[in-house]
Amino acid sequence: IDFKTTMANAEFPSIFLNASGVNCMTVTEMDEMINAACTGGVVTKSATPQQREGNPQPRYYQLEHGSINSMGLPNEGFPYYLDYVTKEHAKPTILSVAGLKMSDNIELLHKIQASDYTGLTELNLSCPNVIGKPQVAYDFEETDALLAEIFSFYTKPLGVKLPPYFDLVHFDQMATILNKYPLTHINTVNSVGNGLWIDIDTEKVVIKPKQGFGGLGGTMILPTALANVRAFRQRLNPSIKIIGTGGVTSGADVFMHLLCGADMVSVGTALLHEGVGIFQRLTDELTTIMAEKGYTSIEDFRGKVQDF
Ligand code: RRO
Repeated sequence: IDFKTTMANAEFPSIFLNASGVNCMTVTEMDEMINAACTGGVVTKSATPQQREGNPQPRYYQLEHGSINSMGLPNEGFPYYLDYVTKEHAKPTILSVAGLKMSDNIELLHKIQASDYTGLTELNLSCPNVIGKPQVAYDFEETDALLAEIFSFYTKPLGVKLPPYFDLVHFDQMATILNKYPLTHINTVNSVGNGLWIDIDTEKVVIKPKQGFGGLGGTMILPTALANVRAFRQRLNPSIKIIGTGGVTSGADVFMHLLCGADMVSVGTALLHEGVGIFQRLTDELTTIMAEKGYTSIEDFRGKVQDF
């Protein structure tokens, strides 16, 4: 089965990507994603203008059904990632960027616009872990104003990484805003912000930053991720593609994301635990499910989830 897919000017050999933040901090990790079997390419760690150490450790904790993190945007800095994606690679790259303030976002996109990079960029509007900063995409007016300013000068392929929404009216409101702009894609969802976990022996929270509050990922967020993929697919212009992210650990999970309308699927928590070998396993499991159902192409079922 052919899992090739295109987004803007990029031809991905497979539908699978890493979720930004996992296996993409360094050149070694990004190269590993590109060279691994069955990956479509690599998404960089969200880059800030300057290198950052991130929040104090421990800042990631594995839960029984997922993960909690408050990394706080540790990254090598924008020039490092721009340099990486501007080089030739065997598979496409997506440059993820995240300003710590609005003027950062504008400045980063001006730099990409002025650079030699012609590939995809994804603006992260949904980091839940910057101390004292709200997730931009939970402020609809702010998001609209930011995108209006960006598209007054930006002409390269651009998508946005969104937080999960939990109210159907919020899907309506955000989709109405996104549909005004020539976005290549949305990536939904980022981690479910500000969950909390406690070790009952020590009676302490399990990560140090923010008194233990952190973004949830993994199996526990799969239903939220599926809802966000489907809700946006029902509302967005067909020209805006969807990267489904959240809770994928099996081919069945991938199949559900695709039924909801995902064009590509990315893997975070499960990639961290299993390593890049997971993409061969997911491909094999998805292929088996499709064969059992007599599907020969993703287009046979993409977005075709049926109501009860
Ligand atoms: O670095 C982080 O703490 C982080 C980011 Br930027 C993000 O977008 N999502 C997340 O779960 N963690």
